Amino acid sequence: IDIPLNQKNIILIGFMGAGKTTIGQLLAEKLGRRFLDADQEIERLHGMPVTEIFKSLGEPAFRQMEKDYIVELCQQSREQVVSLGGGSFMQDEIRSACLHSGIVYHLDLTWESWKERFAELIDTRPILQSRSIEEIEELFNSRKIIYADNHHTVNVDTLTPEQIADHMVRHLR
Ligand code: SKM
Repeated sequence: IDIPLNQKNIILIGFMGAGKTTIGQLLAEKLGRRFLDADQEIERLHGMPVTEIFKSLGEPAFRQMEKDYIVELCQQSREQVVSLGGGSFMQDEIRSACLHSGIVYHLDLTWESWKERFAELIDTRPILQSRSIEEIEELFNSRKIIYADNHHTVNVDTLTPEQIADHMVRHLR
């Protein structure tokens, strides 16, 4: 059965550092909805930071946790704002669960503005620690194609998180 639009989850996707958590929190406040950050929820459920999960259990274990958590969330929850981990949309099951239960927004930024955010991200993002800058750019470009496919895209290069959340509220109404 199709879920009515006003009951759907609002799901934010995009590369690490696009502002999914900050913008998601603001958007949830403005809409009076509950906010969930998938990475934070996985950390809470498993009692370990994401960096530690990558280090001691490995990336495949993290991807499994991510899939289990997000697919179940999509089946059980309504009317929430959810920001997803940057790599989660690469998994088919996550993508289809989200597209079914939610309205998906891709927070998009250019490689140039992303590079300016790099220093703030490196310590908490294991995906960046094992790659050269050229490899990260390649990952950035290849993921962008998947993020952009069939979703609403919001450019976050120049606007503040507040302005972006306001823009999304207007788009949703
Ligand atoms: O989910 C975390 C984790 O560090 C992996 C990741 C990624 O693959 O882009 C992004 C983060 O949100």
